[in-house]
Amino acid sequence: MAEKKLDGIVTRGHGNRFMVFAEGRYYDCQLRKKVKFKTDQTTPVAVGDDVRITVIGEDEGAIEEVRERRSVLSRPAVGRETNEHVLAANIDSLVIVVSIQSPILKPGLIDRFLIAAEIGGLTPAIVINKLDLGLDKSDAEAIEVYQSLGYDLFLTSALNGDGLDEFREFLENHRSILSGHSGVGKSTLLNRILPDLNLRTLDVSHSTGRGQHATSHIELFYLSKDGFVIDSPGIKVLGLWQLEKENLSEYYQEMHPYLDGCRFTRCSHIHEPDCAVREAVEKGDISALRYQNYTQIYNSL
Ligand SMILES: Nc1nc2c(ncn2[C@@H]2O[C@H](COP(=O)(O)OP(=O)(O)OP(=O)(O)O)[C@@H](O)[C@H]2O)c(=O)[nH]1
Ligand SMILES: [Mg+2]
Ligand SMILES: [Zn+2]
Repeated sequence: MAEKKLDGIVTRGHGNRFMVFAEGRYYDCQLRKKVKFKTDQTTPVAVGDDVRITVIGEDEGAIEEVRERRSVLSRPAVGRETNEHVLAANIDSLVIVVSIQSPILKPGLIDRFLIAAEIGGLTPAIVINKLDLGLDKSDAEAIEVYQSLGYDLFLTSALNGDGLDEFREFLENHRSILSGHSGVGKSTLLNRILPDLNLRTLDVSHSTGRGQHATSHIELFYLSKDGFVIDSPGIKVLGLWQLEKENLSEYYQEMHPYLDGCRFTRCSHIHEPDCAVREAVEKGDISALRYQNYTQIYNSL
């Protein structure tokens, strides 16, 4: 009998085995040796990859081929910073989830994710969750900054349901990944949107104000025929793959009109005299919050 081959999509990876969804079924797949690693990658297969499999048993298969990726969300591999760790492939939207109050809103992380999205060819969107806890003035200001930059922004409460219909509608037509700090409510949001999921969630620690890493692996869930959403473990800092200090200002769209106005062509916009970017910050034409994030990220690179 001829071998049965199917096209599918990787929904989850655990060690050397990968769950692949193909023609309405899940197959637990091994990886054929011929599927090559790129030398600087930690794994040749990521969640979201389009793959060709051979069906081996009723629910088992083998990955024969990984199709070319349309987009990637990557970060430097832990412990081997020169290697690329692909978190997910072929997604359209990176949904940056943050919360207010618990954990508190950290706009610096939003910027890191916005940059990672642009590097990887993904459209970013921002979710501000836990609205039921009440916005303070600085939260409201941060929200205004990102709205004015034109990003898709959803204000939600997974607790009382605010904003969830709109967010669900957005997810249905996209291939998205939810990412952000632990404890912001990524899995709780998905449990509300897909009530059969029953994803594990954990309370934010009272003593540290941080999440407790309830989700331990990346997994993909279908919302419609073509729309899926990926839940991911909370991350502390997002390392930026393939970003040089000198290029950081390219990722700050509001700085673009000023870049030619600096006295030095290779101005870092941090300490040089006659810096048009810093003048724009002082005048309030560039938000102080964004500039602060810029300097923090610049100094970390
Ligand atoms: N008040 C309030 N609490 C929420 C809301 N959404 C989630 N939570 C709570 O926040 C805590 C953390 O939620 P999780 O869904 O586990 O957070 P997560 O982002 O998936 O965290 P990791 O999996 O660790 O990355 C849980 O106790 C949730 O009940 C919300 O909108 N309002
Ligand atoms: Mg989670
Ligand atoms: Zn400058």
